[in-house]
Amino acid sequence: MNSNIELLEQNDPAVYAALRGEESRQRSGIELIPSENYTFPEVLATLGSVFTNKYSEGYPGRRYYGGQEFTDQIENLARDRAKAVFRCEHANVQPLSGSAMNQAVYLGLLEPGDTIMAMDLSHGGHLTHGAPVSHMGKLFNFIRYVTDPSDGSVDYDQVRKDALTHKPKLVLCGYTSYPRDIDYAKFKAIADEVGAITMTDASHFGGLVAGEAMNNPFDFGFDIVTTTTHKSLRGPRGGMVLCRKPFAKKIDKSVFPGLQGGPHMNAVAAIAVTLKKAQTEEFKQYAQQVLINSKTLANALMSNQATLITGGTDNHMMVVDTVASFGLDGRRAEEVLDKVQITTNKQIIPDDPLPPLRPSGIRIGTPAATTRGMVGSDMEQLAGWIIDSLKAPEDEANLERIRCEVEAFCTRFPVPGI
Ligand code: DSN
Repeated sequence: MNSNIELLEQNDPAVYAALRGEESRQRSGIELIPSENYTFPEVLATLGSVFTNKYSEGYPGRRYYGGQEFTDQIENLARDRAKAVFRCEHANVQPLSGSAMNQAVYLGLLEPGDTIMAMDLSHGGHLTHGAPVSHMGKLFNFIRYVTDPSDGSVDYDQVRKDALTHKPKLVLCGYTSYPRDIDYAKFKAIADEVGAITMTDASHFGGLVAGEAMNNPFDFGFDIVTTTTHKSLRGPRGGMVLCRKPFAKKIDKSVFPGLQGGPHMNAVAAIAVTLKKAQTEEFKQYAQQVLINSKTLANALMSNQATLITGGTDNHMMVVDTVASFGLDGRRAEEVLDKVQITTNKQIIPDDPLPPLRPSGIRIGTPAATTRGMVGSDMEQLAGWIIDSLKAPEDEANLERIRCEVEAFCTRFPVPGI
């Protein structure tokens, strides 16, 4: 009998060709977008499994469809493993992805119009942290804190002042483009002063918390932690809401039936697989190496004329001010690096005078490169290619030389599952 992939090749050559093209792109270039990763081969197998065929509205033991023997097993496994990995009292593994998981928290615990404090998008927050263009930004009263212009880090004194003035019901920390760790004790103290619920959106660094390389907000008494599962955690595309027991019922009701219908059980099964991996010593070493690689890459870039927002990194990512460093806007820098098969993404920087599609910087992160087995010396090599490319963006011969070197380098680092 033909394998599934052979059937695809025979019956849909256009999709098959794109799939093979993407495989080759992922193999022959260096992935530095901080929110991307290469998932485990077992996750790829589970995602393409028969669990994709099944409707499972409800929760284990209380479903609205029959035939749930095995879906119940995998959802229970995913929930139990999530609780063990993140040391929390309750886990909902059904959110379809990051936006849904954050929306489920706001809508489940608050009323429309309530005040939430979260980080401003242009200073590193996420769209769902109340950006005015998002539905959440319209539905709730977001007070958006910004970073301290002197060093680009969170200004906790200002956060406290704003909290005392606006009395938020929920204080949210977490980011999508911020290269520093979070002082959870300070956020918790501020929230306690005004009686607010504490929430961390750990989407970017969920895997680093799971691998015990970064602090766990629950150790500081936080109420809610959300995380996507496909970034540093290396799982399928999905989201989880983790919380203390008193919030469990409201969170579950908010995810289903409040916000979503049938969960994607193939993704839930793949989350279970990921969370077993996350409990291994190998994963802990991976999480540590992500941070080592990030610091090494940041230091190598900074010692070669790159200006980094906040002057470095404590986590898996760095934000390069490409205008200050190389006289190139972020879009141009992204395009130049694309030419040498190094993938980054253009990024607004705090108080960016340029627009989002042509901002002043790029974002770089190490989770995917670390998954391929790259270490500190490889980061120094990488920094050299980035600097050489961005210093001479018009020198096509030089860019082609670098591209060839990058492609040859990549053959030493297999991509899991491809
Ligand atoms: N798009 C994600 C990121 O790149 O950070 C956040 O949702």
